[in-house]
Amino acid sequence: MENKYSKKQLMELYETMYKMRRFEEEVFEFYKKGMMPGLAHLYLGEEAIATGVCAALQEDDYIGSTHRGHGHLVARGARIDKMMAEILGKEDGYSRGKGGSMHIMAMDKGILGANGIVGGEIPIATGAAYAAKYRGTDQVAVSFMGDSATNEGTFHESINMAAAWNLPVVYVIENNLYGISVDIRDVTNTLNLADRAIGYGIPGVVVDGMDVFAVHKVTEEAVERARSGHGPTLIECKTYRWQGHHVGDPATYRERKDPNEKTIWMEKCPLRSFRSVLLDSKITEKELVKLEAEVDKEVEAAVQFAIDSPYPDPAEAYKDVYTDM
Ligand SMILES: Cc1ncc(C[n+]2csc(CCOP(=O)(O)OP(=O)(O)O)c2C)c(N)n1
Ligand SMILES: [Mg+2]
Repeated sequence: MENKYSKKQLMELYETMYKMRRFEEEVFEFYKKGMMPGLAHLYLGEEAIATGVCAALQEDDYIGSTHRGHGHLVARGARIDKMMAEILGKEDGYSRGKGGSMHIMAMDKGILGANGIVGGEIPIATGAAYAAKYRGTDQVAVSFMGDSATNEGTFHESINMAAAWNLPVVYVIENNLYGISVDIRDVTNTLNLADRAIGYGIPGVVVDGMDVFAVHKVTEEAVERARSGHGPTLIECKTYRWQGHHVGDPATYRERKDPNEKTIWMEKCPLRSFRSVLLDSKITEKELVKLEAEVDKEVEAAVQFAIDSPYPDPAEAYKDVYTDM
């Protein structure tokens, strides 16, 4: 891992990455204890991507997120207590408990929403980029997506338009090899999904999604390109999800091609490798333990906040569901 960051930047990156790890562990606990209505798609193992990407953005930029969105939202600075409350369907949640894990949005952080529709966020983020260009601001939009979303029509239609109109948008594919139980290699005949960029006349970059520095570096370049009016970039981050598709999926379909697949990827744990880079640089074990303890406390407080929050009043079932235009 290449390292040219200040101590402050390194600590911030680690804090973000560690927070999303701890957040997801607690969400998994909620599920196992039967406290969570519905399911959630955990970001465990993929933390370096959202951390590296969002660190390259400025305050007023936008992100479009996915069904596996918790990590994106944490990296963007969303309030984790309100996220937790939403996941438990509570009134203090970001969507007042009506949306759950896949429908958390926070416009004050430029978060255009997690999204239960695979590929649904791609035109939304593209639209935000179009709006920024139309208004003449210097904002950039990032569209996160999974590997399977690249086989949706929205992927083609959005990127084609963004390329033709030079929109300030960065497309980030989180290629974790699977769409539910489907191995991307069985349904797509290109080794690298970023190769599809050629068809749109934009740059396509493949990056190690387990290396936060590498992700940050390619995103910085793509954001600079977008912000300076040179249009979109397609970034493919190679990664792996530790758990099944969602919290209730035992993922028995994995490792058909390679019985060691999960072990090999878990050895590349982005948090562990980043931690050892930090210890090799300007940061001590004591400082990291202190930071981890602070984040643990914040996550525990978020859990308690969610538990203490009331359920929404059934009389409000139709409130905030539609907007009058
Ligand atoms: C339009 C649409 N088709 C199908 C689904 C069902 N579905 C939910 S998640 C998922 C797989 C998504 O895989 P990928 O895009 O690789 O993201 P990952 O879950 O691996 O992060 C599918 C098919 C859906 N939600 N929306
Ligand atoms: Mg996938």
